[in-house]
Amino acid sequence: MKTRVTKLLGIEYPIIQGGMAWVAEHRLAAAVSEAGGFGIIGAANAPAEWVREEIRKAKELTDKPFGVNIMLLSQHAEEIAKVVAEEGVKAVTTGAGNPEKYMEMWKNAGIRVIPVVASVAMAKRMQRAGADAVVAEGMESGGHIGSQTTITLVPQVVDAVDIPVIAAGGIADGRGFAAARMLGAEAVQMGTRFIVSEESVVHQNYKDRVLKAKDIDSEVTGTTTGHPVRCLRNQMTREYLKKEKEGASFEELELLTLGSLRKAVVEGDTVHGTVMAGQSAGMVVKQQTCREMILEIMEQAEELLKCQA
Ligand code: TUI
Repeated sequence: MKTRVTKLLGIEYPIIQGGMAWVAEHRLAAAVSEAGGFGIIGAANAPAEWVREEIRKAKELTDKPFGVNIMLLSQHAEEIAKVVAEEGVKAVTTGAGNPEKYMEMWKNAGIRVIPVVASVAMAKRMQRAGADAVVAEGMESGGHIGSQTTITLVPQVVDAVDIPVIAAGGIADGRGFAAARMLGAEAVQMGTRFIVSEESVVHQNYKDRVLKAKDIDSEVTGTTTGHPVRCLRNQMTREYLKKEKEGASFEELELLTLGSLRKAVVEGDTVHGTVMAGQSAGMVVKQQTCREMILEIMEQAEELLKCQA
């Protein structure tokens, strides 16, 4: 299936792996790229030198194109922006902010720029600034989210810009992929499904929590702080939401989540840690290799899209 996105990124299948904090490291990114998708190293809050090393390690594992996601709220974002230009990757995606000030540097380095957006206004602004494509991310996604759903956001962004649109949020199988194509997206970005892949280095407890999640197990914390974060319900979210309801300060709430994602991903503490995952967790039921996931999704989607003709 060829689209403007497969051409832009030099990939076989229009499936991009989300740049998930602590999860999207070089082994996962390389596995997705080796399988014909587009793997991404998630810089999240990590220091710039960690990102440099991850890029180098990924290059040892694959000759295929891959990218880096820069979380713009990170104190290291500026330095990472430079590291990415120095090391050279096929594309940069950005999250949680406006990457305009770095775009010229990346474009001069021959890097494709794909901001993640959660609104039409931001998508238009990114196109004007020279973005090569945008990821339109609905609030079904895990982690930091906007307020619109994928099914309403994607077609509105598609209508508003000429550059290719990649759909994200709630997509985890061939049905979601086909639906995204029907909405006008030219690729999908998935996070939650790749968390449980064989190649993902996430603690098995975290994978099991995602695999066992039901449709109603998703919560959004931080709606009062301006940083809404979607994760799976546990003791941590119950405590957070209780404090939030009681009017706790931003600082108190931040303190509660400090290091909590690492606790879940690395230590496997899915009770007290933050288990970020999208609403699609309820339909993620199998641990497979990234290749198996991508081939299964493409096969299912192609069958469904053929029926529409
Ligand atoms: O960035 C994400 N997902 C994330 S980031 C993250 S780590 C984190 N750490 C501390 C606080 C919050 C999160 C976990 N998950 N997705 C991409 C995304 N970007 N979703 C929404 C947006 C977004 C929001 C506002 C993009 C642009 C934007 O523009 C604001 C502006 O500057 O006008």
